[in-house]
Amino acid sequence: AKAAARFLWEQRDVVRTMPKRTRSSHKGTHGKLLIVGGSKAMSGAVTMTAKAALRSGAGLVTMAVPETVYEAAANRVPEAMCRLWPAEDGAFAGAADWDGLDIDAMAIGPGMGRTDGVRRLVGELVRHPVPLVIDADALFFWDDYAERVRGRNAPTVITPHPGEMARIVHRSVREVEHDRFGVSKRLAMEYGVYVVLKGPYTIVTAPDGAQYVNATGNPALAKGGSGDVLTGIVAAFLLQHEAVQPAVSNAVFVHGKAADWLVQHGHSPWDVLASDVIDALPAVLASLT
Ligand code: B4P
Ligand code: MG
Repeated sequence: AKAAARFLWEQRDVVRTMPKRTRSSHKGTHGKLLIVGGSKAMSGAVTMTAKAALRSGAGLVTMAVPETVYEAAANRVPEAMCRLWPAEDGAFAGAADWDGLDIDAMAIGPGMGRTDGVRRLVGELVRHPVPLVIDADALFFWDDYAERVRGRNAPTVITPHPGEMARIVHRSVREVEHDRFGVSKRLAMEYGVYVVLKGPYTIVTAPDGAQYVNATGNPALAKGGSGDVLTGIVAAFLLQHEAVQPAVSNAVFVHGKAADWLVQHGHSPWDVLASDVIDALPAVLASLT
């Protein structure tokens, strides 16, 4: 059998592959991102994804949300645009509103809820041929749209934690955790997706089966919202990197490094909030240029 290609993705790899901003760049150069998420019970997720994306260099960010979170979302991230999407009973209805939308990448799932409307909407969104990050509640319906993902002709990145991965591959969390490399690799190769299996030592697997392990991060990240922040960084980096795997690995590295920076600068592993992780991005990104 062919030897497994596994690499540790280190700071020097990040420095080598981070895109440089040229003097002539403008917001169009850095890409237009659409984030689809939010529901009555979870209004913060989509705004954290948007903020993290903006802090990570996305040129233009639009949040597509149901009306129950519109006000809060628009007020919390004044730098992002906010767009009301078809909803019923406060959650997404099963239709996308592409009218006048011009986007370069999309992130779907944060705080979306798991209604039938969301199920139909997600099935429709994955048809759109732009680089796509699938996270959180959008992963809940994987079985419904997995075949469509296989046929996409733009990169797809999925970011499950072990609980979400277990559901996707129809195994227990224990089985996933005992074979993190194998489970990720089979899924990535079968569906042609980039798989980010989260947790300590997050593994990024490319569709060709190559695997990249991340060593940054600490238990300060084990708190609601930190996954939503990662999704924003991944999406922003997808817009700005030439190649997908370095974009994804760099995002995972930077996210973990921000948490490491916080505990080195007056925070404890207990107190860190997801929004603190966003606030630490400038220091981390500055150290990588
Ligand atoms: P969700 O509603 O999916 O929300 P969440 O995962 O808790 O929040 P978030 O999206 O911010 O965090 P995520 O893990 O995506 O989860 C609720 C339910 O899902 C739970 O009740 C539980 O049943 C299930 N669940 C969640 N995690 C599970 C797991 N690991 N195993 C089994 N079931 C699980 O992102 C967290 C980020 O922090 C990732 O980037 C991760 O790599 C990082 N991180 C977390 N702990 C870390 C550590 N110790 N060291 C380094 N990085 C760490
Ligand atoms: Mg999550």
